[in-house]
Amino acid sequence: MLLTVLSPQLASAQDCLGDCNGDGRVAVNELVIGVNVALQRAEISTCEAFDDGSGEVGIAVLIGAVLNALEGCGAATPTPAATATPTTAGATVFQGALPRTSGRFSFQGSIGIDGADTECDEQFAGSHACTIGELRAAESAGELDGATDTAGVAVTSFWAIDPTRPADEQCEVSVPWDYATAHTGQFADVVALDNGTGALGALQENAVCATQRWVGCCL
Ligand SMILES: [Ca+2]
Repeated sequence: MLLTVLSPQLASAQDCLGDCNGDGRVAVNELVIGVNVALQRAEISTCEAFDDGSGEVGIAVLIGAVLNALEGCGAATPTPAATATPTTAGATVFQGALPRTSGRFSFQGSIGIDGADTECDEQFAGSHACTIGELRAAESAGELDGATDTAGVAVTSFWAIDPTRPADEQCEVSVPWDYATAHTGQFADVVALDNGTGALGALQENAVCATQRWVGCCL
C-alpha cells in the first residue's frame, strides 16, 4: 500500500484536482476524501476529481489538491513525488511464485485456478494467481528480476493465464488449468522469464500441459 501511495504518477489534466463537488475550490473535507481514498478507506468513485487515471490516489495528486486548496484551483502543477524503487519484497504487483507445476494445478485440495488463488493468498497475503497481463505489469515495474518461488528456486517461466484465451489453450477440460497429460490437443500459453534481467519473453502458444512451469502470485 505504501508503495502504491508513493508511486510517481502524474495527474492527468483535471479542471481542479481535489474539487469533488465542482464548485471551483478545494475544501478541507474534500482533501479528507482524497486521503481516505489513498488509504483505501474509500472508493475512488467517492470523488473522481482525485483520479489521475490510475483508479488510485497517489501522493502527487494529494499534493496537487492541497496546493489547490491553499492557493486556488489551477495552482497545482503536480510533479512526481519521491520515487520508491520497487523490489519483490515491496512490489506492487508480483509477490512471488508457487512451486513449479504442470498445467493441472493442484493446490489446497483444489484443481485449477481456484486452488492456485487460495495458495497464493496463503503464501502472499491478498494475492492471487497472476494473469499474463499482471505479469507484464510486474515486468514493467521491474519486479521480476531474481524472482524465486516459495522453495527458493529461481523462476524461469510462467503459465500465461489469460481467461480470454480459448479453453483448449488454458489446459482446460472441466476447469481452467486442469489438464496434465500430453495426448489430446489441450495446450497452454507460456512465457519465459530471463531471471537475471526480469524480462519476459514473447507469448509461446501450444505448450504441453504436462510440462512444468511456475504460477506467479500477484496483488
Ligand atoms: Ca469543492
